[in-house]
Amino acid sequence: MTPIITAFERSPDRGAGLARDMRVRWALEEVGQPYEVRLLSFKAMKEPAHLALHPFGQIPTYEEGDLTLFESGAIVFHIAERHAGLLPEDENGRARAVAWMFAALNTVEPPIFDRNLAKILERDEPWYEQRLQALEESIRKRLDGLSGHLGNADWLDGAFSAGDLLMVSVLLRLKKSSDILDEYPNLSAYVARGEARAAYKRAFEAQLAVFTAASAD
Ligand code: GTB
Repeated sequence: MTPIITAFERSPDRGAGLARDMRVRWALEEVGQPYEVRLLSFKAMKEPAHLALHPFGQIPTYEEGDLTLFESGAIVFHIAERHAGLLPEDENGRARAVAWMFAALNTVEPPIFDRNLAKILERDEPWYEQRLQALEESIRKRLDGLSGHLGNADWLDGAFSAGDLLMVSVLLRLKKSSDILDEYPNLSAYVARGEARAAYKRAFEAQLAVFTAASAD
């Protein structure tokens, strides 16, 4: 059964690939699973039909037969569990890859997300510069740990896994909004390795095509 995911009809990132459907598309491309996309306006995301799939009225969602999922991390995990290629065969390796998935979403993404949000919502506050500095310190603390762990390796724990897919996705958000990643040459190279993967490129082009088509209307 072909899964159906949801994505922005017109992404506010103008096709930069930063919305969270991108990581789901990437995972599906990595495992060679064809998929369909239902595009949603901001209005449609808050209507009952979509709220029945996603309690917070967001994208992405994932529908496959009688299974409906929300949360990009849970969707990527589901794809990785059901198909070969995104989680190691051995139990301990799998557990470590899952730990990296959580690290990407729970430990590395929050300060990056907060910084992006502060830049949009708090720019006019008198304490904005201090807040930005504090958030950038938190980001560097996470990148110090990540960079130290990665060292000269290609991926976080042996072969490329769903942990790398989510970590690269999270770091791309930083790369596209600040120069902080440039301070960590091994992490910049890590992100570039992710972007160079054929599956990443297919996913990126697919989401960009949506924005391009919407802009032509
Ligand atoms: N924790 C959830 C997950 O991982 O799936 C978060 C889902 C989420 O934040 N979805 C966003 C959404 O639906 C889109 S991705 N927002 C609409 C709403 O809440 O009403 C977040 C996002 C949005 C825009 C950019 N951008 O413009 O760069 C990047 C990322």
